[in-house]
Amino acid sequence: MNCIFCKIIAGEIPAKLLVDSNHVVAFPDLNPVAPTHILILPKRHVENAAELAEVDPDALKEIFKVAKKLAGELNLPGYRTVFNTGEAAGQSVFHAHLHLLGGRSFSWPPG
Ligand code: DGP
Repeated sequence: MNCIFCKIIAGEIPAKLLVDSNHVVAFPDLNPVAPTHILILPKRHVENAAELAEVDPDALKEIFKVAKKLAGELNLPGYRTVFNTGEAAGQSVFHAHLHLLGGRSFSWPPG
């Protein structure tokens, strides 16, 4: 399968792993849009968050626990978590991943 994130998980593409548990990894986004921009994702290849919720809800839960833990370690006073689903919503890598964003203020509605 030609999936960039599967290649990172397999160690074929380098990334600084901040978390590497049995089911979840986290690493900084290559193109950060905030001072803190970390991707948190399941090792298992699924296309998006809804699919992950169906096939492995425990991994989805762990992803949000990791987000909270990293935000705490980084002393973020607040943070934004985003799962883009589908090209129309800005998804470019079709391996489910949570964006953890922090270190600046965020506007609403998002762009
Ligand atoms: P999305 O557009 O929601 O599918 O987010 C995909 C993110 O993945 C995007 O912000 C850039 C990031 N990204 C793409 N390729 C790589 C890579 O090889 N390494 C890292 N660290 N991030 C990547």
